[in-house]
Amino acid sequence: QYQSIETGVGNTLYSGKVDLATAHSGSSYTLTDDTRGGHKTYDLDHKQDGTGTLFSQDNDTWGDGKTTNAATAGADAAYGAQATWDFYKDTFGRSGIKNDGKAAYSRVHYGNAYVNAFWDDSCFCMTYGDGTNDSDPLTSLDVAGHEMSHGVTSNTAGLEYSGESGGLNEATSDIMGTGVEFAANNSADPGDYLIGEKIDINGDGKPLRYMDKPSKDGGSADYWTSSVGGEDVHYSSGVANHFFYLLAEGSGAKTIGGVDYDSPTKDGSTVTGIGRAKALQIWYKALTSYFTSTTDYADARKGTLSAATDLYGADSAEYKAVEAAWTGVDVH
Ligand code: ASN
Ligand code: ZN
Ligand code: CA
Repeated sequence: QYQSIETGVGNTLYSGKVDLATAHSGSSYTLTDDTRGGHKTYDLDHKQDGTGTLFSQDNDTWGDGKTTNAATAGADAAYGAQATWDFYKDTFGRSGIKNDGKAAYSRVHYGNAYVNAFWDDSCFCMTYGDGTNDSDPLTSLDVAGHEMSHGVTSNTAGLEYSGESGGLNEATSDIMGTGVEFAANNSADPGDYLIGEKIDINGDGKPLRYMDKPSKDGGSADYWTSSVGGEDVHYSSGVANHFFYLLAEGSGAKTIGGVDYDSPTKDGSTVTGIGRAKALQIWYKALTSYFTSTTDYADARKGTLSAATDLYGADSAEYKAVEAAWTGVDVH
């Protein structure tokens, strides 16, 4: 039966009222996005295996902005997939996680009170838990962008998920997830250099991670040390998140979109930022052209400098800013 592409309404939990690309056939609408590689959003209904049930209903308004409606998390997940697809396409010309024009799929309501979300290469799919008490689903824009970016990393540099390469893998997801959030330009969830500020994962209203000064989370590394590769990848990522913030925005105090940041450097040096757009281009070029499965922090410095040379020239201000930002986090 012929399926038409529609524009539905998503009443999300975190991103307000949004347009969702949907499909219509006969008397039913589904969360199927044929404008972005055929992405589909499924309801696991608290199961932990299987694909789940494709969100399907007789009208094109999804969720009511409350967690009591199962389709609300579906709307957030579908919106996150759209925003992530659009970010990679518009920013880098990348068509999907594998750059082959094909979408992944997403599953929501995984398990019970499951406080995580994860990408899985084997199903080529994205999964979201509902958070503490099933009341804080992990479906915010930056989390969606973070998790799906693990798929991009797997299909490009292939950074191993341990040691320093694991920290670089995690940081790539935070950097690109933040890129997704800024690019979406959603007034209910505007871009920031915080990770997970919407999902209240610690129950104290604070973000999960901070890119300007990663140690604000109580565990992440602000600067490289010889032991950083022995830390959890979500902590060793701090060095690269901090590098990215310094490269994009520069050192010192700054208010961006109403959020106050204050980014230090190890040696007290001043870094002048080159802007987020250029910083993203340098990171993506390094990820896709220079990083490998075993890239460590010293290699990442070299790879991003090669990327800056390719994009802006070896004598450019951008190249010098990459040097200064790595020096600021003690990577030489
Ligand atoms: N949310 C986690 C992450 O992306 C899932 C995991 O442990 N890999 O880092
Ligand atoms: Zn991750
Ligand atoms: Ca954020």
